[in-house]
Amino acid sequence: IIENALRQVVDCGCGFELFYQPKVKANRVTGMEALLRWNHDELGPVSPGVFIPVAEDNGLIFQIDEWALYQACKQNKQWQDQGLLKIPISVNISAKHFQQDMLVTLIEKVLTDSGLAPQYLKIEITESVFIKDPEHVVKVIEKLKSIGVLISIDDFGKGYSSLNHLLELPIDEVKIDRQFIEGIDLDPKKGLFVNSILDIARGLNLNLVAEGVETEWEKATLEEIGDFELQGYLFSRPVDMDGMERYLYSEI
Ligand code: G
Ligand code: G
Ligand code: MN
Ligand code: NA
Repeated sequence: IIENALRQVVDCGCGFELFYQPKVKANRVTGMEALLRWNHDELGPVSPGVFIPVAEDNGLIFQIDEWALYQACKQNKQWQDQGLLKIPISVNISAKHFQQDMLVTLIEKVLTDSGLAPQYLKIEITESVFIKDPEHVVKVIEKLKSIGVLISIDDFGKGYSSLNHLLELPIDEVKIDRQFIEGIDLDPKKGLFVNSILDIARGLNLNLVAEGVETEWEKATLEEIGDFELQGYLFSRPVDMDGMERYLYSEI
C-alpha cells in the first residue's frame, strides 16, 4: 500500500511537505535541517522512518531526495532574499545516492536553478554509505566538496562509526547521535564520549552538532563540555515553512 501511495506522490509531486528544524548556538539560529513529512489521505501521517526504507528498496528514493533538495534550496534562497538570516540548510541524502554518479550533477543543477550559493547547502549522510563501494563514495564526496557544498556525518556514534571516516574524508561537520545526548547530564560515560569526540572535532576543525537535545539539563551539561551547535525539541520541533519563517523573523 505504501509503495503504491508513494508512487502517486512522486508522479504528481504532491503530498509531501518539507519541515524545518533550527540548529542553535549561543541562543542564535545557526542552521536548519530539512525533514520530509508525508500526510496521506487514507494512511494518515507516515514517518520518513517508515517510507524512506521502502523508497530505497524500490528506487523512488532518487526522486524523493531530488524533491527535498529542490524544495530546501529554493526555500532557503527565498528566505535569504527576504532579508532573513543567511544560514546553511541541511538535507538528508540516502546512502543509495552515493552509489550513483548522478548526485553531483543533480546538486549542481539544483544550486543553479535555485540560485542558492553552495556554502548554504549542507548534505547529511550516515556512515552506512561506506558499506558498499567506499572508494566511489569518497570520490562523490570529494566532488561535492569541490563544488563548495558542505558535508555532514549524521547519527555519529551509532552503527557503523569509524574514526577512519573523520580522518580520511573532506567533511565539515559531525552530528553526535541522540543516544549520547539523551540523559548526558546523568551519565558520565556519555559525557566522556562526547568530550572525546569534541577533542577530535576541534583538532580536525569540524563543526560539532549535538542532536536530540530535549532538556535544560542536557543543554547545560553540553555547554559545560564545550562549543556545540545544538538541535532538538528543547529549541523547536521540526516545523512547517510558516513556523520556520516565524522563527527566522524572530531572529532579526
Ligand atoms: O524526521 P524524522 O525523525 O521522522 O526522520 C526519520 C528519518 O528519516 C531520519 O533518519 C531522517 O534523516 C530521514 N529523512 C527525513 N527526511 C529525509 C529526506 O528528505 N531524505 C532522506 N533520504 N531521508 C530523510
Ligand atoms: O536521522 P536524523 O538525524 O536525520 O533524524 C532526525 C530526526 O530526529 C528527525 O526526524 C526529528 O524529528 C528527530 N528529532 C529532532 N529533535 C529531536 C529530539 O529532541 N528528540 C527526539 N526524540 N527526536 C528528535
Ligand atoms: Mn539528519
Ligand atoms: Na541524526
